[in-house]
Amino acid sequence: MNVEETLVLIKPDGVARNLTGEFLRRIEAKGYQLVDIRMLEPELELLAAHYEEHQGKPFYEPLVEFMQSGPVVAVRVAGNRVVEGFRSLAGATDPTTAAPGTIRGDLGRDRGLAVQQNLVHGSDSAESAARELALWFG
Ligand code: DAT
Ligand code: MG
Repeated sequence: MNVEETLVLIKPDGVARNLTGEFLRRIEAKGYQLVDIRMLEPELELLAAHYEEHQGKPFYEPLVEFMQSGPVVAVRVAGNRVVEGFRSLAGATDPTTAAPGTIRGDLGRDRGLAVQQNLVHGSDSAESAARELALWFG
């Protein structure tokens, strides 16, 4: 068994650029299962809970503002080692140095803003995934 789940978010930049299908395609092509999906405009409270670990950092306010700039697509994704596997598909946080072949490396770039707009979010551990899936899917 050992089937894990992770939370993927397609951030407002990814939705606005009509890349939702491209990201879902990459997840499915890798062999992971899409379990649930919803599009929403997240409330401040949800984002504050989701990004709790970043409160107080210089990019926190710009991050929350960016995440409220348009619709977000939340996806529950399942598969063996999917937490680590989706982080690998997404690439490094900084889209300038994210490896080509990754979502952020292929499709993201720095826009000179206070927060990196890097198209997608993926939970960083099984514990984070459980916490974040409860926040976004209840
Ligand atoms: P990740 O999304 O790769 O898990 P994170 O959890 O450290 O990265 O940060 C959350 C988001 O905040 C990230 O996707 C982009 C933004 N961010 C992180 N570090 C940043 C920095 N030093 N400058 C600007 N934006 C940053
Ligand atoms: Mg993170």
